[in-house]
Amino acid sequence: MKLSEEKWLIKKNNFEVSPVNETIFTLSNGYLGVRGTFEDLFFNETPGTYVAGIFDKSESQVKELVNLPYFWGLKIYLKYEYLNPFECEILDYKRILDMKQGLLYKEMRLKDKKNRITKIEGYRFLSHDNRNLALMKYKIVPENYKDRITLEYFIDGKTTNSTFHPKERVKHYFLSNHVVSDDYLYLEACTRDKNYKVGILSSVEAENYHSKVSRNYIDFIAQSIDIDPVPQNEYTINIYTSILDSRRYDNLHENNLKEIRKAKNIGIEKLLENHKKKLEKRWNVADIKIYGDEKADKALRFNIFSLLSLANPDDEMVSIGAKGLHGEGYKGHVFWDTEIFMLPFYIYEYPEAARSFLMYRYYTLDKARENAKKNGYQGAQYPWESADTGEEETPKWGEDYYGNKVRIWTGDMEYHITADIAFSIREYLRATDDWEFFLNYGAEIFFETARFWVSRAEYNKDKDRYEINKVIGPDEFHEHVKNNFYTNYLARWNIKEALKYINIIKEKFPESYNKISRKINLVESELKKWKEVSNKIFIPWNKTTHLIEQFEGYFKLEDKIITKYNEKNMPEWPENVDLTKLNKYQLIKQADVLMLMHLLSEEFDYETKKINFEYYEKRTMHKSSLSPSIYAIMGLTIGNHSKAYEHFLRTALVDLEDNQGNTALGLHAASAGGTWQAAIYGFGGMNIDKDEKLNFKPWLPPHWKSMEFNIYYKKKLFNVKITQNHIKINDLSSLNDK
Ligand code: IFM
Repeated sequence: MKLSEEKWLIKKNNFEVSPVNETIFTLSNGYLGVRGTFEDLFFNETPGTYVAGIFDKSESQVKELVNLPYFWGLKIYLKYEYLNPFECEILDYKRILDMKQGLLYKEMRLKDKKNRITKIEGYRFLSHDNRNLALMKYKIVPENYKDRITLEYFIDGKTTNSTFHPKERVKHYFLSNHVVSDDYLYLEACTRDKNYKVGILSSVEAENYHSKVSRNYIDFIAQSIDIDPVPQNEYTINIYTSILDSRRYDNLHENNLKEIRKAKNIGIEKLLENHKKKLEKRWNVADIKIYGDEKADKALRFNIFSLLSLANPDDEMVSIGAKGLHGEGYKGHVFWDTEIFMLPFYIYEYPEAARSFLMYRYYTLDKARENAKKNGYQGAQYPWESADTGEEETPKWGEDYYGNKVRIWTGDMEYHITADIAFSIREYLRATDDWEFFLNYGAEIFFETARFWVSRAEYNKDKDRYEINKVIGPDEFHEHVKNNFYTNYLARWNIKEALKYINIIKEKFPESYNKISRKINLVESELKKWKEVSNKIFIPWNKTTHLIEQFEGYFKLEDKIITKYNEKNMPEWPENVDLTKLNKYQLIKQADVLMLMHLLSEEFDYETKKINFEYYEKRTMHKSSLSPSIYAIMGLTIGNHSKAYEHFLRTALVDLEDNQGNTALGLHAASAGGTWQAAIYGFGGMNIDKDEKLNFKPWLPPHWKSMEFNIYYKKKLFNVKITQNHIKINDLSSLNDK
């Protein structure tokens, strides 16, 4: 197998069970995600097989992305003795994620206790050309023996969610069908609440084998292939798997079989070529090249690879969970992470994918309406955590830093997501000019979210102002707060922009306006109230000092400053902080005031950004991976380059170096998006001015020779090359078919 050049490879050379490596080596194509466990499936590994949008609750607290049967099982036996790598001498070992080819490669030479040496080499991938296909190929070479080799391929239907957490472990499916034949194995899982079915069909291709046996062990099906080998000969096994689910497809068994027959006719090598071509097309647009900093260059590429792996523009029913399709952290739920952190990447690098993620919010708009109504408001209130239907899925209970049971308030109070979604629709429209989307879908969301804020704001008669109280802003250390700057500012923005778009649509697209206003019953008299609320929403900002109070009363809290950093350069808790009472301190979890200054950068002057950066940076614990990227961007904006670079590495390496300590639970997908933003908005200095012109004001670290990237803007593709003294922008549209 020819691997790509070094800059495309993530390598691990130590043979070990590592849940962090399982996440890093996860393969995904937007429909499927399979964690990077070994084919043997060792007992202490955490397998994960997920299909986007397949959730189930059963006895868990909230719905979870279902951990489905594991279908990449392969064990090797020599004379019917399991060739257990942990009992062998490892002569050679490497596992490599080849990001350019989108595959996971493995090479191993094992010497067992009887001195038999076996070489195993091959790869697996989830096709980006046909998202229902998973392919695996291994070559086995018996170097010095002719004992019978048995290759046992299996699909394991015993998997559960939270495998190693005895209080949270849940089996979310039962097996509704098995078919076991010489030709193929078929296992069908059926979720317990909604009866979503997922059919998995695999067919094994092998040459020069002696015999083949397929077995049904009820919760585990397998095919064993005996080979009587000639030493030094190479024995190849190809495994074709097709996965279909009943949310999207009918006749799972028959259709899977058709897929596999087609795939086997095409052959694994050609399927790999087709997959690579599709991925290459995306890389040709989305790759960012940093010359002069190999570490940053590769880390950035890993983040882009992860984002490309999570997109599926053909599927409008799903969005990206906070941990991607890479693990069970946050139960596979969708947060503001998608719209505020990841979406910019898709808008500028893969606009079709951006549109489909926004369509998920349209698809769940009715549930957001119900949610608002249930809570006593109007319009649409998006849930803080969302799964398959768009209902609120935030768990009510969790654990604090000491493992004590605590009430989780985010689902009740982290309202800002509703404005975040409106914000992302404006970002998408401005960059793509996709008025078809806006007029048919986006505007409806925009107006319904504005309507929500108008009903959510409370009138304070004494102060003649509207307030938004009992909220949690982006910083989740502080709950039940009054007038969070971020929330109030973005709520006002949401209403004002909605009013602006109402005028634009009325004037330019009167038919669409009539259609939307009739559909959502929007009348002129209502708009008066919108204007009043947006003019009188209280924004806690005393412009004379520049320093913005995160929420009313924040400056009165006990002040603690961060002075120490751990070996991964992450902040350490200042002394004498009671981690059960974080509400008491000015320490914050993640960017909040600074977050808003990043989103609406043009509304804040340099002085204000600088003063707030310097104040909040010393008080931000970065306990959320969503934080460092924002400090990288804002650091560059105010000219604090060294801090900015430090924050950039924190976000870019969050998973590769596991600097939050929880990569085992899945990818930090928002941080991946934030890394892209730090590169493009930060070092590239990209911004859009009020005339909607694209501008670049780059700054590169002194050791960076140059940086190069492409950007879609208003349906054109531009190439941007930045060196220490120059910037060159080329219009590539004629070279591209989009
Ligand atoms: O959305 C984030 C939030 O901002 C911080 N806690 C984790 C969530 C999921 O990533």
